[in-house]
Amino acid sequence: MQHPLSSAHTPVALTIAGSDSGGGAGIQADLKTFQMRRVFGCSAVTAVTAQNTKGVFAICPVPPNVVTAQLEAVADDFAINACKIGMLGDVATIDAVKNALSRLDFGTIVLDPVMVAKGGAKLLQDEAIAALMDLLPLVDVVTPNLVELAHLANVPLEKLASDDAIFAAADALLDRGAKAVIAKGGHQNDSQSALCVDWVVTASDRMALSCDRVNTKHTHGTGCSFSACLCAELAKGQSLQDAAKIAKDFVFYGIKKTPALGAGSGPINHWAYVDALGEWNLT
Ligand code: PXL
Repeated sequence: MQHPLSSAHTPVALTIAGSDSGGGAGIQADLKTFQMRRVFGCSAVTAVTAQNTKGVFAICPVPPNVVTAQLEAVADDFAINACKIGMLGDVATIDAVKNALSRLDFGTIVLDPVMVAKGGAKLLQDEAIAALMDLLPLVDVVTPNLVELAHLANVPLEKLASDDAIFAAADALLDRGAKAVIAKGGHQNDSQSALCVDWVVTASDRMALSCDRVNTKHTHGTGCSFSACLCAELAKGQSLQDAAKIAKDFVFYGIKKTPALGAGSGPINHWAYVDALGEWNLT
């Protein structure tokens, strides 16, 4: 008998992102997430970071021609259903990715506009924000947290204090060519709110998704894992709204069941969602 989860068609997802030696964020989080969602994962590494739960100690960009070579290699050999873009770092890398996206088929494109690591280390040069905005016409979904949304839409963070203000900032990204925006409110660790709200915005639809806030410092890799899970679900053909719900639950259980590794902000648990749902139980 065929296992209910087996399929003649194996969805393929690509992550274009930085390597996190600590294994909680970046390429490592993305590939773990793809695997847990039963999607075959390929990768193009944009930068190598030396880090653990305590901080980022070194960043080495991969030369743009090597980023391009990785993208050409995977596009030449795989039918890629969806792709997520994480840490890009600088304008030269953004330009290499933009060029590849315009001539190669990577399926549905998710852009996580990574700017800083949890501990505050800069993962994107300030002058690269404008170049990131120029990527939007090539992108299906962009997934900023509220700090990133404020930078991209060029509004003060403190103005993003109501649903209407957040929808207006998201609309500014739609105007620049993105087809959908998922604004993530959960990073506000100082928030007194008992809920974490995300806003899913397209030209024709606005939806707020909320879940209980989990109070923990172990949230390393939440943004990467969210966009990777979204990408995996889109690779399988889920709707944007259903993919967003699954990605939110994936991160919620990941934070709730954190393995609490390391002395700093530890990684989320990438298998907690599948465990909680019993998705892989064979009986
Ligand atoms: O969370 C964003 C992020 C993205 N990419 C890499 C990272 C981090 C955070 O630490 O290390 C490589």
